[in-house]
Amino acid sequence: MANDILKLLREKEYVSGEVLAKKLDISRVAVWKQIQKLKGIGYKITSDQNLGYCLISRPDLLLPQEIQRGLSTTYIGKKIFYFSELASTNIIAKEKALHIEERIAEGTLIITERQSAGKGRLGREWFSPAGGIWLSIILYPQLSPSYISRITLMTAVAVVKAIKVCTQIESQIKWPNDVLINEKKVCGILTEMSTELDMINWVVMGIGINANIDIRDFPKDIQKNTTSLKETSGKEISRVELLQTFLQEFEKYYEKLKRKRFPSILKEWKLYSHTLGRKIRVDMGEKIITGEAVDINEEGVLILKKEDSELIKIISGTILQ
Ligand code: BT5
Repeated sequence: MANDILKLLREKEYVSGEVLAKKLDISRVAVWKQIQKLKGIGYKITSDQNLGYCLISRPDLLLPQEIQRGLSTTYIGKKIFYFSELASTNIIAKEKALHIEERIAEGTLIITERQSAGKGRLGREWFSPAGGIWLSIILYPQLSPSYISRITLMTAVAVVKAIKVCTQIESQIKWPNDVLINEKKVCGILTEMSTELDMINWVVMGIGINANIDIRDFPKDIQKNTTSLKETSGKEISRVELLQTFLQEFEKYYEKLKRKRFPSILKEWKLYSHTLGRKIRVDMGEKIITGEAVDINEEGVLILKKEDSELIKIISGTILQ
């Protein structure tokens, strides 16, 4: 009901309590109660005995109604579970995806304002204070598990595009899952999935973007290699607008991926690549390999040229600083 009232309220223009009550077929007291509820979550609404209610400002929160207002996707973000704090959005998304009896719709989002136990890859921690964008997307692609590994690269392209559109900031992709600005990490992507034989049960894409975070708020040990959009642009950015743009880009690229049009996505990935052409050290778990990153092939695999010119394919790993 509070949502319906929000849709009827006007910015900088009064709407009478009577009109609201009539349109929603509720009493004026019920309208007043819902207005109090909206105020409680941060909407600034003034009231005037004769004129009614006027929306002054919206809260700077990633509330579902704010994200969905003007969102032009078909299915990404049509259902949103919103929390002010969570351990990790990926954990909740996986719990929801596992519920086969009440299968949650494809494109459902889990969003939180902060995470107390945000996850990186390989059990690493992801620092997630208020001001960032921390979300997970639930997907059921009808692709083979080997094909879907490209989705991390695809998501990074969508992040770079969204950052550019909303802030004009140029960012680069560090293979496989980092987005950097001036060599510093601004976004990380965590892809988790469940597969069975050659089928995918679900994929959960976890995306963390350092939007409006002060660098001095990051733990000391990661400050040197970390940045935020606020830090880069020198001002707060609209998280809602960035998230909407990202979701729109994500859906567009995901549709391409589902049609196996990865080569066109890869072309764009290469334009934004921070990795190609560089001498890098890759931690592959059991060993560290050094060489020049010469290509990413159409499977999303990194091709490294060692000193002795031997070409090595790297499916997964972490590029060391
Ligand atoms: C990642 O892992 O980059 C994946 C991060 C995914 C986070 C999202 S937030 C929403 C969803 N829910 C979750 O619980 N996770 C996902 P990796 O490549 O392993 O990088 C982790 C490393 O990045 C850490 O070991 C730190 O060095 C560094 N780091 C931690 N927090 C950071 C931050 N906020 N910004 C930049 N770097 C960070």
